[in-house]
Amino acid sequence: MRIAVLGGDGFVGWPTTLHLSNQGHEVHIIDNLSRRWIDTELGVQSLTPMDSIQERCRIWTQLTGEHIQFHLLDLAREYERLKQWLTEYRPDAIIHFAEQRAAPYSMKTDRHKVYTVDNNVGATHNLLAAMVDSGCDAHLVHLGTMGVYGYSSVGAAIPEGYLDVEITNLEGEKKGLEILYPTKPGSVYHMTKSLDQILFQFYAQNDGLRITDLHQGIVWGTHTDQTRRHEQLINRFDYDGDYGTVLNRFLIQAAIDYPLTVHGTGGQTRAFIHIQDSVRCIELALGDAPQSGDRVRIFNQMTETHRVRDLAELVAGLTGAEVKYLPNPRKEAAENDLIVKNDQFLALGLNPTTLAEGLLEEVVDVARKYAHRIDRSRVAAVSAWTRDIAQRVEHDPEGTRLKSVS
Ligand code: USQ
Repeated sequence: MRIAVLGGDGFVGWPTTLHLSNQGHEVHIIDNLSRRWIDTELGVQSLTPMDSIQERCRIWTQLTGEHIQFHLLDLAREYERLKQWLTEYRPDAIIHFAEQRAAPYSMKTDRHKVYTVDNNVGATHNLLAAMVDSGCDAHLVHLGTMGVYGYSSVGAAIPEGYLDVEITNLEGEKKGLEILYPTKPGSVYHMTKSLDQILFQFYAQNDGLRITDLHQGIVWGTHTDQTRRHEQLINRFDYDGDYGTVLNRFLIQAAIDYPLTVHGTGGQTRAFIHIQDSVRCIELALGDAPQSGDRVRIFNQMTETHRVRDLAELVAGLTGAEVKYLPNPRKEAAENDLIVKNDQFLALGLNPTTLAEGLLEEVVDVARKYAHRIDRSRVAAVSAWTRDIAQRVEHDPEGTRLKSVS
């Protein structure tokens, strides 16, 4: 297949690109390199040293003989170029990762909120409109998020995207209806993924686009089979308070003797998936495309759920790290249960990787190897969800102490 990976320079995009190229697909990366610019804006860098995208592709060709083409293009701002690209290359499949993906970054200031909405919603809508206008019938696979569902505990399993409801009509008769599971995003970033769902629903129904939306959990780990093959193919690895995600952050913190930063009581339960499974799931989804006219196919791309404080205790037990319970800079439920259905994915043939000690230790080892690249003052998460919380958030030079939030 000819596959376009939009956002192929990112944390999940890059290993997915390598995985698909390794399987013999013709892979094209389309990326505006915005994630590298955001590193510059924030004054942080990936824990692992990353080469330029062109150099990464060159190393891959040298190693395997396979070519990955890189196209510098901003989906949200260069609509005509995007349409021209689709007309010229006519991909069989498009994988859409090209969105600003950090909740704390999206909540930093009003400017970051505006950027995240403009970029994410603009990119997705430009892509859909360009696909229709250029007659591109590629299978579109989008990286969505479990966070669209929200985390209120209702004591029922979260289905794969759709919910059967019953409404009473004016005649008093009960009528069945299938609806998208109601969204309850917890950040501006998660809100953009909720908006994406509506865009997909419309274009699948109106224009017959074939779309799969993967509601992914929190990715952990760093290496995949392909990124392990050469030092210069290494994946990016975020540790800072904006882009680092919870389990990877705990593992890195343990590696550098930094207290594990649990927000609030740590009673937040979240869905997780290892990076290796994430790329494998995308391959599985590609192999099972919907037909034109079908509803958007939605999968819950996660393999297990964990409570944040349990993860902290697990990492502390493994490494001897100290656990610190901090006031939460986010506005989120202090405690929640989470039961998620992922039967469709398992039926496609995923054999899940779970929190094996070996894989956790691998991350700690990577962090120890590159510990000299970590700026300890950037580890704390200080992006506050509301003005009230912001006023009470303060960090010390070590970056771990926040003023108490009542
Ligand atoms: N948390 C801590 N300590 C930390 C960092 C986070 O206790 O040092 C807590 C947060 O308060 C939150 C939970 O851990 O309750 C998860 O935070 P996170 O930063 O790991 O994950 P999140 O902001 O939800 O976003 C990440 C990715 C996003 C993806 C999402 C999947 O950045 O791209 O869509 O995970 S999900 O969470 O399932 O929606």
